[in-house]
Amino acid sequence: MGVMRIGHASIKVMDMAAAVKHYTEVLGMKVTMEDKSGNVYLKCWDEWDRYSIILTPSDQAGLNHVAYKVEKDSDLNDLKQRIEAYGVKVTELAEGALPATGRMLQFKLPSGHEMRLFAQKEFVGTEVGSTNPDPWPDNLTGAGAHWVDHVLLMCELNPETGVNTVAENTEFLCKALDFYLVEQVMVGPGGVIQAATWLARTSTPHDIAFVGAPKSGFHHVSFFLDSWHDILKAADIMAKKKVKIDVAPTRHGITRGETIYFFDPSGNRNETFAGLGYLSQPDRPVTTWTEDKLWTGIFYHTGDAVPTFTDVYT
Ligand code: M3P
Ligand code: FE
Repeated sequence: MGVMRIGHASIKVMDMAAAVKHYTEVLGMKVTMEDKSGNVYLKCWDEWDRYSIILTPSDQAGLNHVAYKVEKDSDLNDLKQRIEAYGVKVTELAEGALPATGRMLQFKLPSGHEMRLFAQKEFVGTEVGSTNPDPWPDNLTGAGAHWVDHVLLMCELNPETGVNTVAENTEFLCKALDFYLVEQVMVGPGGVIQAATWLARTSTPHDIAFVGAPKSGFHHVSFFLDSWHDILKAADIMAKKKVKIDVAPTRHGITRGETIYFFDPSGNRNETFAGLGYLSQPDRPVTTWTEDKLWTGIFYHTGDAVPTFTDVYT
């Protein structure tokens, strides 16, 4: 099967206490581990592996790496070969390089972002367990996010020099890691420049997305909620807790997701995302958004450009 789903995102934060308060009280995650270096590990209630977010102390915001979980340890051997055959250097990190996690493949995407693959992480179970489970646990806090859903990475794109790491990342993930392309934005004369892509391994509309920008960076990590009503309630919680909201509840044309964007105290963008949108399948036709409808794809209701949404990232 190869890659199954997003495993975790490792995020840099400037004020650890404020960050932990945000990810626990606003998103509803729980701290499951801390290490000697001051890194804090958290999970959502509906996840069964030990952690899905690592907060690392830093003097700036941003993404350290994003990790995806593969089904079997032997997948790591197969994928290592395929990634190297594609021309990308792979470093193997031994079991324990991250606590509670097996060996990892570490490599850089063409955009410069660090990605890791692992097959094993300590199983702790969801908060409702797996025997006659309740649909949700008691004492949920904040938005009560189910799980980390996806990341969106800003990738260097310069039509003048022809550098397009959105297209390079997309080809690499499809050819070496068997992701499939679900949606794309095509811009420029004749619509030949692939300026943004949404790719999946699961049957959700995306497990990762890439958007072209002058400089590579981290746009957001997204947390899954059940419904539009949960999105509304999450926004209420953010207002009560004075969280800086970037984009109030609305709907994406792309992925059909129901969304809020907001910032953690260090300025890393988060998203709460609801709705399956549609069943994503490898044989599904790729949805294409044209340049004139780009902002309808991003914010379906108004279709208005919100430059800060694409210009501000860590
Ligand atoms: C999503 C999503 C941008 C579009 C973002 C879309 C940054 O976050 O989950 O579909 O242009
Ligand atoms: Fe998103």
